[in-house]
Amino acid sequence: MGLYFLDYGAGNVQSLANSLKKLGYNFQWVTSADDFHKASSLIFPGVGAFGQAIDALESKGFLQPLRDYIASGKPYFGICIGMQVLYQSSAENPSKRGLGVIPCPIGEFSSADKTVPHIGWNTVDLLDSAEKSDEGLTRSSHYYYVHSYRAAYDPVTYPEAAEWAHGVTQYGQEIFVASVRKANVFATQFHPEKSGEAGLKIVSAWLSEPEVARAAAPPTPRILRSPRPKDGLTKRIVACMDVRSNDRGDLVVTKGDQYDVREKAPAAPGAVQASAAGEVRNLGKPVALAARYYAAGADELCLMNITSFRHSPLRDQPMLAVVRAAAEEIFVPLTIGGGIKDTVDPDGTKRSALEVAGAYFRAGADKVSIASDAVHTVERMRQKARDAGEDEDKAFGDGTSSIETIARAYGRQAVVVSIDPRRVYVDPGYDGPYKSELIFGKPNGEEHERGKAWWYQCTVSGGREVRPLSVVQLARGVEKLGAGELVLNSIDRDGTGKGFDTDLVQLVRKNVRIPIIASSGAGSAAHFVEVFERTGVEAALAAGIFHRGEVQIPDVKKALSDASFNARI
Ligand code: 1PR
Repeated sequence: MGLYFLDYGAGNVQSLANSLKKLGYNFQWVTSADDFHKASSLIFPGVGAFGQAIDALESKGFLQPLRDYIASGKPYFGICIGMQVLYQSSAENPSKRGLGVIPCPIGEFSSADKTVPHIGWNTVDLLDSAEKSDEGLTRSSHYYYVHSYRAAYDPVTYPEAAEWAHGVTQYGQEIFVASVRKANVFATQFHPEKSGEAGLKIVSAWLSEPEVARAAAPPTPRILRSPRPKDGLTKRIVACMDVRSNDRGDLVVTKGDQYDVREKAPAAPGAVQASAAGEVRNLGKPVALAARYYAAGADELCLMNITSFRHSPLRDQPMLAVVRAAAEEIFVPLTIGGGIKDTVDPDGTKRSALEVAGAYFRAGADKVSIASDAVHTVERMRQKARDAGEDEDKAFGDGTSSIETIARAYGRQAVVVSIDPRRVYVDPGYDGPYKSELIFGKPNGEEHERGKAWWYQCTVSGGREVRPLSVVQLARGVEKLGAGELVLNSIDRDGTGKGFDTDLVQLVRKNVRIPIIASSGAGSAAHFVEVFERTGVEAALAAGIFHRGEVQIPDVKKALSDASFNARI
């Protein structure tokens, strides 16, 4: 008897395990079909792709026991895919059948008026119009969503399914089911375990609620809802920590100026310039800083392993321990980047990028961020098309790249591509490659005055090597391969405090439909307002100003709210 946890083998279930640990609950993992009989309550925190989840449940012999468990009346709490499997089917994998407990299919968000996936903090509108539900949901809180597929809330077409709906949410002009509740079943589309204190309250309320109260929950009224002019999705503020070992071998958070992370050593007597061979800048310990940013209200955190391009075996990877420790402290989404590619352990064991990513997910990461390998993949894909005499811009992947394999297993929302572009200045009359992507600068801008135009070139290995690929080619290519989101850095702006490169961000925004996190150059709270106003991106990331304490995360949130943006305060 007791609380059981269903892990079908993909996605980050560690986050929820950590939140239960934090709340002081013990649980056991479901390891055999028998455990469904032993469980007195069951949580299914599914992350990933619908079809993958159904296949995995089937191959483990769990599908029927899960159906029987739910029919038995014992308490069930599903999260994300754990909610979606209750439905009949999903447009994500139309050939797979769900449990069919809720008689309605899951459809895909339209990207006509918004970016897809729906990633970020959004509200819940409780259908009984209450401010707060017994399950701990409150109308004034924001919860973390990450999904491309949703159950539309449609009481006219699916009246029976609408009886299950408990809370709904608006994204763009679509209203979808955010939580379901009926008798012993409660499930959320959002991730309570990644929704900070507001989410932990839900987990805690469900765990402490007596079974009888749950079974007696009244049915939710079927109320028609029409979309409001604006949805409740907030702009996300992301704090990023570049992690590397210093010269003494300690893992520290560092920060570069245009990617140079070493202190400038004092100029030698008689030398004209300071040498760049000083110590690696040390701005603190990764886990302590992550905990500080979580407490300050960061909407997401990134840990970048910036030495990964030199040496990245999976065995003995010290970043795994950092991720594990950080995930025990923070309950907002955590992205890990650096070294997500095929690797070889010191004993010669080959590890695919999928295995590397899987190790980070199991350690507690929610998304992985791929940089160099994404550039190489898109280059290869375009080369193949070129060799075949086909249009490179229409090239498709062959299913084997890191982006494709990880997106297939964990869902595209778990795959972020981090782009490290640099400006290449040319004369305005330039007639060479990438001329269709040239930016001419604003009439009063410094580049314009210098009589220059520019395009953005991709780099790999932390900006050390330039590649024959433009930022537009890369962004479009990785979107096609299945990336769910972009972190758009700028080597020119990194660490300068001059503000985000809004020309760059606008250019990429025009070319893809997936969410973008603008990065590099933030020097003040006003810079965040500026990037959102000028480009409409979904999120913005900073490092230096937060590490040095020059700007506090709540100040950024206040500036956003003063400028009428939704923000999670
Ligand atoms: O190529 O897949 O192994 O990934 C390597 C990852 O490490 C890439 O995401 C790359 O951006 C990152 N990286 C590599 N070298 C450096 C470096 O600084 N020497 N960091 C580096 C890049 C950029 C951002 C930074 C923003 C905001 N740092 O992470 O946080 O520019 O900074 P600011 O607010 O202080 O301006 P792979």
